[in-house]
Amino acid sequence: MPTAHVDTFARDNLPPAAEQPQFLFALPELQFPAQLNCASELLDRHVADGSGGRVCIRAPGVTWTYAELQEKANRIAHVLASDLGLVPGNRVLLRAPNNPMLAACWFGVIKAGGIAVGTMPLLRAKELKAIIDKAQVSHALCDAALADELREAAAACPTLRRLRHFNHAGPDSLEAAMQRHGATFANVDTAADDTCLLAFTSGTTGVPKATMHFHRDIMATCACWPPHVLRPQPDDVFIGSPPLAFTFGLGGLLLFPLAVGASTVLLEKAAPPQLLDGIAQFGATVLFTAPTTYRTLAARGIELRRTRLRKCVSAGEALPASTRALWKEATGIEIIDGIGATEMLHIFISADEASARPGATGKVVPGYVARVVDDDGNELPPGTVGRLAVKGPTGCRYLADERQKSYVKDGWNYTGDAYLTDADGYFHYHARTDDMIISAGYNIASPEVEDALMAHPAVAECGVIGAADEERGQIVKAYVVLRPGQAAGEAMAAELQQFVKQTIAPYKYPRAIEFIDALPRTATGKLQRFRLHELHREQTK
Ligand code: 3UK
Repeated sequence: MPTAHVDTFARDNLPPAAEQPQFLFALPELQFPAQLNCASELLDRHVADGSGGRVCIRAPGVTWTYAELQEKANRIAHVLASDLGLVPGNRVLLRAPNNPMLAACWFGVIKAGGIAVGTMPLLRAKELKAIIDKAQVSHALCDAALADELREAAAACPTLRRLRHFNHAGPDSLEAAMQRHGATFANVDTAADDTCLLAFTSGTTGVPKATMHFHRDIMATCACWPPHVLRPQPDDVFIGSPPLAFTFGLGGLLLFPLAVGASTVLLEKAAPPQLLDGIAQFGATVLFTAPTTYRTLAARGIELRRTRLRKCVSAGEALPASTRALWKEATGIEIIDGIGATEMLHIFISADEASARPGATGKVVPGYVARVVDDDGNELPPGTVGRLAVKGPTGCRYLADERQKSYVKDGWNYTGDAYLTDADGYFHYHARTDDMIISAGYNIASPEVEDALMAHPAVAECGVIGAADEERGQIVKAYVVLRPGQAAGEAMAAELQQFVKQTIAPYKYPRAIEFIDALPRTATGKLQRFRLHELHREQTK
């Protein structure tokens, strides 16, 4: 397949063929042409079909039709290619809260043959720098409201040459540049297996990993779970909380609605109160959010029953049976649970409303196969907890990363989850097999929080674990050993929490801090996190 990439960085840094997962394309809807640009399929196709006048994106005070989104994306593609010297294959960092211009930028990058690199709005300069360095980012499109941390990072990043800001009115803004260009653009004729998206995930070590996704993967993910499980209609109105930088949000709030010609509501702030208002105000019918939000919003069942909401998707962490029951009771709606992963792009095990089973995530999504295996990769009988292994049309490709070997073995993707199956083929979530903390839907790696804490002068050493929590699934709990002469206590705990919030994204701060005399370590000096878990269990008995 002829690549359109002039900059071959992505192709050069793919995992070696022997380390890649096996890809499955048996379904008729997974037959892709050699040349494919996913922006043509998801966006331009609707305008060509005569649906350009249909509403595509809504936000407070904004309504864009498909034709309007296409025009903005085309102008952005021109700015990138002409003004900013982008060549196909370059990486473009995108930074904004969920809003219409972010969506337009995403498509602008894809149309121009660039590779989109999303970043979580809460990330700070240190974290942005790691992403820019890893992805060798050359261009950035950034919401003016989030300019500061990126500007600080950019100063320390020699690869990042061109930066434009949007959602502001200055003469040097992206919008001003867009007006100097035409409203049509001939999409770069990318190969189906050209990378178009680098999705970062912090994984277990805190050293960010970049997962690589092709144009074909974007279309594959739209062809599997949505039509087989979600079954959205063109008149559906999507809404939700996950950032577009998180593939859960990218799929649920941009790719899937556009794939069926529906509309999407993008909210910059999507905490439960804003989500509730948005559902009512925009007549949203399909909601994407995490289990904690369902738990909180369940208290507003009376108001929710008066809205048009009909489908509710939960992912990011395990959905407790109690939350499913609470939501059903409050709203009458059965939640569609689904496990996805950044490596897999989106959901691969799920159940629709009619086949949902409390406590189970669901069955394997058509297009994928999944099994529960022992440490040697042998399939385990129903009822036995083991490692979840999956394969399908999408799969893990880490950009230049040794950890590829642990995620992919013998062609199977290992998500790091412990699962069991039941006699009917349902998959039941058990736990993470590693030390990733998942708190309120956010992935937090213990070592990253430890790093941040240890930068404080009062901290001698520390160990961080995920402690079970009713509301958030897990919370970040830190065990801290103070330097001699430092006083433990609430004042110190508060100071350390504040300190962490200043250096890394605030959601990663330790909500619980315990002071101890020494950390449990192995003879070789390795921190024994499992002992901290034991300690925590002792304390909370
Ligand atoms: C956990 C779940 C139980 C699980 C994601 C939907 O969460 C997403 O991607 P991440 O890379 O994390 C992946 C890990 O999160 N998980 C996700 N969903 C569930 N555990 N039940 C669930 N329903 O440990 C998994 O390995 O952040 C989710 C779509 C796209 C995504 N990227």
